[in-house]
Amino acid sequence: MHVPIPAIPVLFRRRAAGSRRALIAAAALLPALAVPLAAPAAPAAANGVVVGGAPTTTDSEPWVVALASRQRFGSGRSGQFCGGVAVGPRTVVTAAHCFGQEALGVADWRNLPDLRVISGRTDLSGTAGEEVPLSDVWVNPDFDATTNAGDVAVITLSQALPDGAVIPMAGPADTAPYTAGTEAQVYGWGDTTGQGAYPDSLRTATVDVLADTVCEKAYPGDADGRYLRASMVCAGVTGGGKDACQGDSGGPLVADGKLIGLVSWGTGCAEAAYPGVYTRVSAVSGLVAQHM
Ligand code: 4AZ
Repeated sequence: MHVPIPAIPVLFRRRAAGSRRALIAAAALLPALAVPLAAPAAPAAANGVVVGGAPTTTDSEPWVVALASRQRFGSGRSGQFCGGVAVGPRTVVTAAHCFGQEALGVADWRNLPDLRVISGRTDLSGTAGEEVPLSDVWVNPDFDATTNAGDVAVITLSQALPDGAVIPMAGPADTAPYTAGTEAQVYGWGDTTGQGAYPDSLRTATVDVLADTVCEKAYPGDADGRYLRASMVCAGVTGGGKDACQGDSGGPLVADGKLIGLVSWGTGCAEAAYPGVYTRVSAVSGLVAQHM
């Protein structure tokens, strides 16, 4: 048996240092730590994905995948700890921070031999779909773990995904989906309450892309972090209640049929004043293409 999870996920240490959270899949750490899934009373607005969402399936969104390691994160939910997105038959994009030592517990992903990309498994308590080993991972060397800028990694799979379903990435010319007010969908198996309630089944929530000026005001660079418009996009809804949360990291934000963001970070989940922050895919799609 492999060495179990550290007693205190680093995510929490980070959070204690400031309320800003790095988007890590600490979600996945929690179940393995036997945090009850029956969480304390949820905020009134929180009941979904992702918070404030609704069920969906990998049949309808086959490019949504899970990153998983049972050794590290426990077997109950297939070991899920982050999301990912298939952008090529053998290429999955996710967040760089999903490959950090804080998340994996090892400096190199190769030292977590049961690391898999799970495709086609809406319900993580089941065995549907495929668990595909990784053959290579490119973690953006310019990822800045302090600001979370450049939060992207590219996984090359050891075999093609079964159905080959992929979603196109937004490129530099795709400015329309980043316009404030654009509706976008976020997908994931992350915390549905902000209090450690991890669902078995995939969820989605619809959020609005927000203006860079709004994101910059929410995250001006204090303890809550700094929003950087060149490399990030933020999304939320008026009044809060819908958002990505722990465990959704690396998963997709989709608008106009394109991948526009990867779940990256934020303060809390679904709070009105703190939108979710995503890696701006149009800023990194060229880099991704070089590594696929
Ligand atoms: C996390 O810790 C996380 N509300 C992901 C997304 C957001 C916050 C935290 C955005 O994985």
